[in-house]
Amino acid sequence: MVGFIRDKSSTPGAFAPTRFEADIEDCETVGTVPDALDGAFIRAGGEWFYPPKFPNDAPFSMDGHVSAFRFKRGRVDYKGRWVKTPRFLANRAAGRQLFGIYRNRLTDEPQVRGLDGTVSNTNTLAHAGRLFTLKEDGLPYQIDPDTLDTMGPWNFGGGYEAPTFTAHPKRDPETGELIAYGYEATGPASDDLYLYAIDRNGAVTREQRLKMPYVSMVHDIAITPRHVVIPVYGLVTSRARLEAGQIHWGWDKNAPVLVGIVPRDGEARDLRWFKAPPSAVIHTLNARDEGSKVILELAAYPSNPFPFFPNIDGSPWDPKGGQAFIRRWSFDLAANDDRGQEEILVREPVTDLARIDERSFGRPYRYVFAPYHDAARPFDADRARTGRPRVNCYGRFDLATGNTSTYFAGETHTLQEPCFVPRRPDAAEGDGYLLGVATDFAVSRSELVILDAQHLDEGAIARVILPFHITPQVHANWMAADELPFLS
Ligand code: V55
Ligand code: FE
Repeated sequence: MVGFIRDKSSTPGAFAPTRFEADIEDCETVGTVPDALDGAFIRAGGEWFYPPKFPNDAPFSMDGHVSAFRFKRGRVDYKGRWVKTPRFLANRAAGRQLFGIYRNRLTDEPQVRGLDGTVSNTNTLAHAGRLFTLKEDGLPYQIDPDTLDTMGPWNFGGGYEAPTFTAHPKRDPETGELIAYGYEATGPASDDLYLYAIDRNGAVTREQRLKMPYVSMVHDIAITPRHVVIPVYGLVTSRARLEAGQIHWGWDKNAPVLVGIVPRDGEARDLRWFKAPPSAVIHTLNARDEGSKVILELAAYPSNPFPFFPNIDGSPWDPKGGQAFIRRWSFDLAANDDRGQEEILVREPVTDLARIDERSFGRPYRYVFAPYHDAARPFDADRARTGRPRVNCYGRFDLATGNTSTYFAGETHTLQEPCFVPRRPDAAEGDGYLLGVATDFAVSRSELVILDAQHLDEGAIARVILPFHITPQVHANWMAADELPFLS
């Protein structure tokens, strides 16, 4: 068999794939880990176990890896496992990458074209006592919360009929209902989106089969108590694109940004489309009903944020596309006008890996927790062993006052997406902890930082320190002990 070695220059130090699975009992900690934190911070992300077949492939196809920081009585255990999808197992059996470019199954080797090709690397979800990893091109993969073993795909007992499931379902904090959907629901490059309501016991209670205005990446939605809000934007695909062997998405700067609004208890024919300013949406923050209006808030990018999804007009990628601004879009269901109104809420560029206190989903709220890059902070390129400064701050943006409070991770550090954890179930909005992973390039080690969400500028309350750099993360969530049947 032919072996392989990676080009070390492309993945130095803290960016090199680790390739291992890990268990660390009772991690080293600095400071006092709050006893009140009983549950787990569970991350999804990945790395290339084997290198991609195509050098221009998107990192979004990296092999899924799920990891958990399990908190109990002030101690923290770490565990990391590959998501053992059919794709991962087939590659490992072959000893190389069999799958082609991002979400173009026509570029796979013929022997794997019939296999489930998801890498399940994007988000984690706890619902109805089950833990899942998610990726929008496949079904949820159920994961054992104690061992992180992969149990297999789950279609909610058959009630969920789409072959795909978003990485960003939304839970209604009042009813516990989960709003989920799959796009490209009748096959690659199809314009069908199936929208579902799943009750707190995991049963599918409603389905709406919706038509999209064109085929785009429907990565995220937002909910209000009455509506589902569905943005579509210029990351586009087509059968022709896939047949030409191209990567799934290309950026079409002329594609209109359209926001679909459908009543949660209505019919597919009640879906209405509104126009929004030119932008790339990717993630939402929140939405709410205000009289006849639906308000959507989000950190949207000015244009294509992803250098690995090429502009379809052949123009080079513009780095300005990667700077998001927190905005408010208002759509009036009663007005005879399909144009949304935009207000920029924060002029400081952030990333869209931004979080809110999710007990406020669908309701008025005040705080946004967003990672961002502050170029004014010190950056030690020599010790960091990378010339490229990265996201180095978490900001708490107060939408009521315009004030920002900031945690700076350090001059050789980079931050991944955080998650807000309420101090107590009945604590006020934003009263609690912000948890997120920092990697120190200088020593190639990662740590989970625990911050007081109301006092980010006071620095970490505690840090859980790993003896290695952790796998890259996409999204992570806090799962309280009463949400999952943890054995220990
Ligand atoms: C995103 C991430 C994905 C993906 C599609 O950030 C969209 C957006 C990690 O994979 O497949
Ligand atoms: Fe996402």
